[in-house]
Amino acid sequence: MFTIHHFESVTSTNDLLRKMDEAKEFTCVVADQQTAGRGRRDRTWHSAPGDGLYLSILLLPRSSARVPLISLMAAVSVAETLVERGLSGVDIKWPNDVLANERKICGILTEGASTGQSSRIILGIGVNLNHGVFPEDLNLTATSVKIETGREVVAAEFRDQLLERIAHWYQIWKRDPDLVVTRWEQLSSYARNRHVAISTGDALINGVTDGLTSDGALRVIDEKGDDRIILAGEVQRLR
Ligand code: BT5
Repeated sequence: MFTIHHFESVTSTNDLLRKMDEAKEFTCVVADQQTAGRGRRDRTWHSAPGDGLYLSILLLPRSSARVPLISLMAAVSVAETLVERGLSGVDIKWPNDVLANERKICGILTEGASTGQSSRIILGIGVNLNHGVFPEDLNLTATSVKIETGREVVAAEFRDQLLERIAHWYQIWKRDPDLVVTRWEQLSSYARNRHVAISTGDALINGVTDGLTSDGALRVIDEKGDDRIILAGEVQRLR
């Protein structure tokens, strides 16, 4: 199903895939190293050579309905792969940071455009596999499969296991997207009854989480008891 293009070093797998004009759906760019790996809002994704999985997949869904759920279905796929690998304490922080024992092990950057009915989505996923140490600024917040399990991971094996999960969940997303929402809510301790502070850029909302909307937005009951729907923002747990 996937056509894999493997590179030793790239700037960013998302950027390289975006330039591949003729690429077909399920084209997958993988690199051993990124020199300019990106997070959201131009943040940096630490992409140490050989230690992580850095990959981007082209998805061309025929409908643009419920496209925001694609990032969430990717987080579900990564979380399930990590659980299959024997990690404990796997969690998803809304919208799509995958955590192990409260430290970030995977980040997801979905980019693309919807034109009329169809969409061109670049799904970028970075997973920390064999990192032993992180740069100082990430030391307390990041982890890797090796740190969590004590075992080295063969990146190509992890990649294939993850791609199998993504293929599975992408089909489910097309057929019955509500199942993605349900599965995300099962895997995430942030889904319900979690006291959080959310910064949305122009506001700071304190409240308690109350599940997801059908499009994957986070429902929060704020301090005044009002229902809020968060489309984008940074979530911090309060207790
Ligand atoms: C993300 O952004 O978490 C999305 C990261 C996506 C990376 C993949 S790798 C393949 C593809 N090609 C790319 O260029 N990108 C994608 P965000 O939610 O904005 O989080 C970024 C923040 O996570 C940074 O500001 C750091 O605090 C932290 N961080 C950076 N590198 C990390 C790492 N390797 N492990 C854990 N945390 C990290």
